[in-house]
Amino acid sequence: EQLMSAIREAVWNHDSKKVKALVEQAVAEQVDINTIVNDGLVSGMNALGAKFKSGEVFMPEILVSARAMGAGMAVIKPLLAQAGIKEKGIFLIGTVKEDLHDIGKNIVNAIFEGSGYKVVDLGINVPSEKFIEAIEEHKPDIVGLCALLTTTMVNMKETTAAIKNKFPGTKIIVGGAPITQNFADEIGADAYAQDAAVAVEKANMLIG
Ligand code: B1M
Repeated sequence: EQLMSAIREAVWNHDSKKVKALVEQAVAEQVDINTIVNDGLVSGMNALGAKFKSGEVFMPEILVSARAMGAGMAVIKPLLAQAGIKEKGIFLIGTVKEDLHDIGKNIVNAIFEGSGYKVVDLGINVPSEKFIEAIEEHKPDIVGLCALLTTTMVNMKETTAAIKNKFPGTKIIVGGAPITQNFADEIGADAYAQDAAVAVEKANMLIG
């Protein structure tokens, strides 16, 4: 637990080298990989996300801490493959049409990867047709839609409808600052997640 709190602290201090070294140490001490990801890296990032929302920390700190978390994830990723940990499923994600925000999406991605999902990232400004093509190609277990603008929420609605129309069984999770559970219900998404950790929990439930 002491080591996990050191990892969280190193993420807050955006000290990539220290995060990497501490994660390597935890791996050497045979700490469970899920513990390292969830109690160390993700929990560090989530705490910072909460502080960002309350105005205690600012954007540049989020960015550098996300990079520090990435340095830790880079140690973990090859181990997941080596350990032959069965892939939980394929998670296909993108920021909807006309929306260029991707910082939150990238955090969501890192956390899905760390939790054993294969992530297919379509990037930003993704039109419905591109989601449809990618679903055909990758056959994801879960599709994630991200929107940060009140003006692009309507595109999230349109994309959800297009996907459900073409592939009715597709499980869709939506998220991003302006999104709410009410909105998710209204547009027929399967789940809403307010942060990356909750998104993984809901994905696990949807495929479980
Ligand atoms: Co923009 N922007 N921005 N911006 N930007 C906001 C969103 C805004 C609230 C700022 C403001 O006015 N106060 C505002 C939206 C207002 C509104 O719609 N009501 C806004 C605006 C207006 C704009 C422009 C229109 C500005 C302009 O040009 N006039 C423009 C639009 C561009 C476009 O998209 N077409 C624009 C541009 C930009 C930048 C390019 C400068 C930059 C984006 C850089 C990038 O992403 N690469 C940017 C940024 C950085 C922001 C703020 C400051 C921060 C967003 C962010 O990254 N948050 C934002 C203000 C704010 O939020 N305080 C703002 C950190 C991130 C970790 O949180 O993305 O919420 P978030 O992700 C969280 C959760 O939401 C959740 O998990 C994440 C981790 O916990 N989550 C999911 C996210 N996606 C999920 C998906 C899931 C599940 C959970 O499942 C699939």
